[in-house]
Amino acid sequence: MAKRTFHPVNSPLTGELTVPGDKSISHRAVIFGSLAEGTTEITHFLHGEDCLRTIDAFRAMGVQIEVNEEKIIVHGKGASALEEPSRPINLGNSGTTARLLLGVLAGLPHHFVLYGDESLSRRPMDRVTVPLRQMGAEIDGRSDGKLLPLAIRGGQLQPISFEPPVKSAQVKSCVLLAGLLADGQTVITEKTPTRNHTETMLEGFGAKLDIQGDVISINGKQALKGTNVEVPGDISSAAFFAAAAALVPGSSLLLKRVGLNPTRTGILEVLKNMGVNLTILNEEVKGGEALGDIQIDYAPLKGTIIAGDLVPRLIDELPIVALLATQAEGETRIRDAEELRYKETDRIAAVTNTLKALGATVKPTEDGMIIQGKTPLRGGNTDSFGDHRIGMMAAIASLITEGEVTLTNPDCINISYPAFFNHLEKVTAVHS
Ligand code: SPQ
Repeated sequence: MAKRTFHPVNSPLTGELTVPGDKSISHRAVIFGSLAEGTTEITHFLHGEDCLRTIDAFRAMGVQIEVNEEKIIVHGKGASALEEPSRPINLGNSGTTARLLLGVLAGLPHHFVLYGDESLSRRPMDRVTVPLRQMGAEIDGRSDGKLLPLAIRGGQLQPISFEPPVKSAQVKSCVLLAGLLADGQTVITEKTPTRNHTETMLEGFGAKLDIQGDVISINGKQALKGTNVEVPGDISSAAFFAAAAALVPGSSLLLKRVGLNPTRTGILEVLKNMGVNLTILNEEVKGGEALGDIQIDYAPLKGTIIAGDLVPRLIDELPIVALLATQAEGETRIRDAEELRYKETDRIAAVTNTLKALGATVKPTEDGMIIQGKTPLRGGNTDSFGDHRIGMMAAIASLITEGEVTLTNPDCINISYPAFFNHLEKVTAVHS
């Protein structure tokens, strides 16, 4: 297994970075572009492994998709033109591809077989197969359709009224996509708001949604029209460098054109609560998505509490927040984050094991963790557990450890941030 060694830095991080395109928005742009009639051009697309899986899935269904470094061009012919693939679809590591795609396939009169890597094959799929079966899709698979591989035969769907049993944008999006292809009106009641890129983009592609408080209604059989999408920088990727600046005394970093959709900006609130100096500049809205530059300046950190509705607004940033908490004065508590256990790895276990190996005082709980700061970190051996966010957290931790940090399986960062190690080198002159 590949390994990579990192050395602590002895000077502040400075400069500016443009982080790669948002993963959630990149997936959705390909999905909606493929369902739409006409051409969709996507700029600042994330060329990460997960989003390439989504492209591969729609190519397997006959969609012509041109992939260039600076632009993706999707030649959509409408949902009814999607063909039955001649091969099983490999979803790799991507939970978003799996769950959103199932929503689309449920509404198509074909047979599909889906499989993923070891990690994805452990992640729960019943959260989407249960409502899709209720709508009329035939789904068969391991553990009665709870786990990949799955076979699905879609077709005529009935609309449903649905309240997701878990706080998940993927579940909401899956049912919205199936609802778009169903006959009649599908209604989703979402008690805890989650990222709303699907709703925003549906409107951008010309669909009508009715959103009243926590109730979202969509009429089926609406035609989508191809459009252009400029993907903002991924706030979940930016969070690693925001944290790096917050950890290394004297640092000052400018993170450019980062997505600032309020359903994703929980991390900025937490950074401010912890004492970080943070300023938003050049804010604008493009295609319904807010974006702007984030200026981060080092300041001493203090502990905080993260719970309730805030959690889905920063769920993917919790590993890096846990690292910050080890350097904050006092206690940090993370609660209501049981969903962390169902990610690429059990992130409650992976974060606590990694930080403990580096000398931190962290206690896992059922639905989160309790971190005592401020604790000096030492070097050591860490493992990404095949999870890009755990790998990047360990690499950022190495900036402030007393010795070097070795990371096993570092390449999984390619899932969401292929340029991560280059960017790390760019902002840390002496880092290797
Ligand atoms: O796609 P995947 O593997 O599920 O990716 C993750 C990540 O860390 O990148 C989660 F592991 O992001 C999810 C996120 O946690 C992406 C996502 C989306 O695009 O809709 C929503 C969140 O998942 P969920 O289960 O809360 O809906």
